[in-house]
Amino acid sequence: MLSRHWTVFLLVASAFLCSCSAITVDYDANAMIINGQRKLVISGSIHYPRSTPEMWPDLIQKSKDGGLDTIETYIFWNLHEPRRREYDFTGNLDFVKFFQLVQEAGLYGILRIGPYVCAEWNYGGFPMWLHNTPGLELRTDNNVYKQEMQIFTTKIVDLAKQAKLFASQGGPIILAQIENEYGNIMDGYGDAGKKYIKWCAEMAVAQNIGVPWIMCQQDNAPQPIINTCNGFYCDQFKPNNARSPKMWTENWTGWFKAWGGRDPHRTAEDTAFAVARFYQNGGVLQNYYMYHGGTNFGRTSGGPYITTSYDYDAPLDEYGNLNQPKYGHLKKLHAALKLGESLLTSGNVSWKSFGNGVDLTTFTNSSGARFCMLSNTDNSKDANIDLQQDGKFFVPAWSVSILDGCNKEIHNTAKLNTQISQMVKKVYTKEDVDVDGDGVEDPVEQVAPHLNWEWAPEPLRDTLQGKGRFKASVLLDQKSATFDISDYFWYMTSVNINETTWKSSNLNNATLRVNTNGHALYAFVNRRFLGYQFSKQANTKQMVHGDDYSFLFEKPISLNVGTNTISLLSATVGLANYGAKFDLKPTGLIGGSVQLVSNGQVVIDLTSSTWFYKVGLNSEVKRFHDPASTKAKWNADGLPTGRPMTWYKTTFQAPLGTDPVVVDLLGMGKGYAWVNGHNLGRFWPTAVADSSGCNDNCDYRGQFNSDKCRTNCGNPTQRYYHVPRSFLNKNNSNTLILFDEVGGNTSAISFLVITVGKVCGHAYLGSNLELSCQGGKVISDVEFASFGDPQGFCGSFKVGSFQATNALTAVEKACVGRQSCAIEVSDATFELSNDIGPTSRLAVQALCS
Ligand SMILES: *[C@@H]1O[C@H](CO)[C@@H](O)[C@H](O)[C@H]1NC(C)=O
Ligand SMILES: *[C@@H]1O[C@H](CO)[C@@H](O)[C@H](O)[C@H]1NC(C)=O
Ligand SMILES: *[C@@H]1O[C@H](CO)[C@@H](O)[C@H](O)[C@H]1NC(C)=O
Ligand SMILES: *[C@@H]1O[C@H](CO)[C@@H](O)[C@H](O)[C@H]1NC(C)=O
Ligand SMILES: *[C@@H]1O[C@H](CO)[C@@H](O)[C@H](O)[C@H]1NC(C)=O
Ligand SMILES: *[C@@H]1O[C@H](CO)[C@@H](O)[C@H](O)[C@H]1NC(C)=O
Ligand SMILES: CC(=O)N[C@H]1CO[C@H](CO)[C@@H](O)[C@@H]1O
Repeated sequence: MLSRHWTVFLLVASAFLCSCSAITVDYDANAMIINGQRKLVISGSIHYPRSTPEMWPDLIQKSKDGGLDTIETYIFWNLHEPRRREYDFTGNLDFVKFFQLVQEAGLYGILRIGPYVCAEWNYGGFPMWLHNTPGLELRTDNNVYKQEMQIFTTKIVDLAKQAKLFASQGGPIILAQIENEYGNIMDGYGDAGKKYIKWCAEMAVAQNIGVPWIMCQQDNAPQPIINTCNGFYCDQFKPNNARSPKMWTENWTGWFKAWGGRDPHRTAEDTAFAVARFYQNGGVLQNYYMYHGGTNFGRTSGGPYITTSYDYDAPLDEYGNLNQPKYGHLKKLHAALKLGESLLTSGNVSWKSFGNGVDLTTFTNSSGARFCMLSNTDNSKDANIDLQQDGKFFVPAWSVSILDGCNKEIHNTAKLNTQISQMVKKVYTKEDVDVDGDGVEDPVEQVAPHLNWEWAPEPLRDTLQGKGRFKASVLLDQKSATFDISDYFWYMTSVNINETTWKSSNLNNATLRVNTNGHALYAFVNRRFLGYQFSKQANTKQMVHGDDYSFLFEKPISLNVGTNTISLLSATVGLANYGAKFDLKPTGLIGGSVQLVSNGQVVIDLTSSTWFYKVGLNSEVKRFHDPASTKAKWNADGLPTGRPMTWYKTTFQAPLGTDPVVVDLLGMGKGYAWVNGHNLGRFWPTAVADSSGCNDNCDYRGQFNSDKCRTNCGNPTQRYYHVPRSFLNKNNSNTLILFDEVGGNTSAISFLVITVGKVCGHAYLGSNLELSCQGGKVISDVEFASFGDPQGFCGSFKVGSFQATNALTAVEKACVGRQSCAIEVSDATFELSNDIGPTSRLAVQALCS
């Protein structure tokens, strides 16, 4: 009796101590059970350092509006602990604030600590000091590593606990992840790998966070850790424990992009198909990787050769705009799935096959309520399925229909009933004015304002003289020697050539031959620039994880009798982030060779000469990128074009309005860009995508792979660079500073806003078509509207074989002059007394301005 009183007392007391109430997170094979409620979870990845804190609320709200109930992020160790035991959780590294915003929006969170993250992120998120710690081996049964991993994991968990972020404390986080896709590469570590993953599980569970832990791609995940699936499709995946819910932690909404590569796309229809199939096959939680990809600012991109843009063709584009139709189509799918949530999680499922890849899945509960998913996995044959008293259904190839009550189609993954936006980039520095006096502002044709440039040469005096900070008689590993604080590392040596050698070896006609592991090499001989070269992956094939980036540099060299100085500047373009022991991949000249060659013969081998070394560029120490720095001597005259190792500076007015801003760097070579001291990332518009292998009107049907729907053939892989609004000052004094390694031409550089230009819509009978502009613009003109069987694509719609007569008037009436509008696609809207065809649909093309 007494003890019961005590229990009651303690419960009351703890309720006073904690303003938040604990949320219980449990699961069975058919549902996540959150506070006793059976749930299907729809989640999306947003990596906090790939945007700015100013963007977070909007990204999270758009995710919620898009029908997500959970946001997932990795944690990025290399940014949080750049030097051992020196932590940074400020600015866009404030993951606690990120999760607090997630909670304020009423969403759940998934915390993927890793701390290895892959993610096309520099070195998979490992800080380089870790690699340089004596006796340490990454991601295996190594005590030095395990200790560091435990300290960092505990640090993150403690910060989350202090902020009461775990659901068990009333916070948003319902799941946490330890390690990442280790199962894919575990064999490379032998028995030590197996021991390590067991230790990871025990270490994680001992953190006592009150919510389940997961591991992805880990068939042997030790209980109670839930193993989960990553891929383009996960419908056939089975967890390794019958009690575990089926979870899909990375549903790739698109793919990443590499310098020299084409733009990847994944259609809205195929993405929706994969999601619907997953839930049809008993899926409980799926996460879009990415929902917002964002930007690899500064030196954060990995690969090597991952671009600064990490757009990923995600439902929210790099800048946070809605990527339509993908965003809107998935939003409708989510609403349809949520309508069936209680039945989809009830565990009472039956399957019926109609042959030819058509299956009906019926979910029921004990009171006999029903919910159905009717799928057609054939990649070319459409199907007409007769469900007797439940009706007849047309199921296009490679699609899933969701049938509420098993007799009413509320969604089909191949039928787009949503807006398609064509984004435009335009100059926006003057307010539009109402020219014709009709009360609506008319867009004024705007030309990019002229930019006045200053320039400064990179200070090279010491390094061209071969002066370094330390020396060794071997070629060092670049990442180890630099601690990866810079992309740049100087290898310098000198060679004495006497009259005898000069003549006997024909050194007046020699070449310098360098074997390097990459990624870029700039060579100077006797203070003169000799040339440069990049790893071959740029400008050729799409980058593949694990590729070899080594290359041979060989150029004619002009030597003298006497002392010759050779200065080699090696530059990295993001470090490897994937594969067994990716962390040990050599970078720079280590293991390579440097030779003087004449008539095909190696005359002098400099590989084991005394090499002098210097980390980084002088301009980095002198902070040339910082507008407040006084160390750079900027020249207003003689602006050079095509000059290597050159700095450029200009001031500009921020584009007006609220639409996202980009800087067009066409004409520039390769380097870095800063706005008001913020590093926008690497630019490289001279890396051009393959000229073949593109497909602008990609067929959504059939198995997707990352190469299937490429676009942008023959164009610069990345020409536009995101300048988040929060980097800009409202006044006229914004500073753009560029460093170009290879030489560029600044004359075409301009700042643009990205907004919805053409807005198209496509919707079937019985649905609602919503159209909206952005940034305060309105629908100014309806260029096309047809209700019938319109043909073609957004930008080139054509009237089909039949159409209602008044579609254009109806759409104009509903939309012109409005920022957004909605049209009910029904016979009534088009004043028809009976159906003009069961597959009738409305196509609209309009302009926002
Ligand atoms: C499963 O569904 C059938 C058919 O609706 C129903 O008779 C049965 O009671 C259900 N079983 C459970 C456990 O809900
Ligand atoms: C079965 O599902 C229907 C519709 O979702 C619901 O109204 C009913 O309460 C459910 N019955 C049980 C026993 O859960
Ligand atoms: C010239 O240099 C070569 C190679 O370094 C050396 O073997 C040779 O002895 C030198 N000759 C004279 C005359 O110094
Ligand atoms: C210079 O070297 C090139 C390439 O090794 C060779 O083809 C050429 O004949 C050489 N010229 C002289 C004058 O030796
Ligand atoms: C412009 O605005 C920024 C930030 O508000 C401020 O630091 C700067 O001094 C301003 N410059 C001028 C010329 O007003
Ligand atoms: C620089 O680019 C502009 C076009 O933007 C072109 O007109 C000009 O000729 C270029 N200058 C040089 C030196 O190539
Ligand atoms: C196996 C694999 O490549 N996994 C990767 C899947 O894609 C995302 C990035 O696109 C990575 O973070 C995963 O690790």
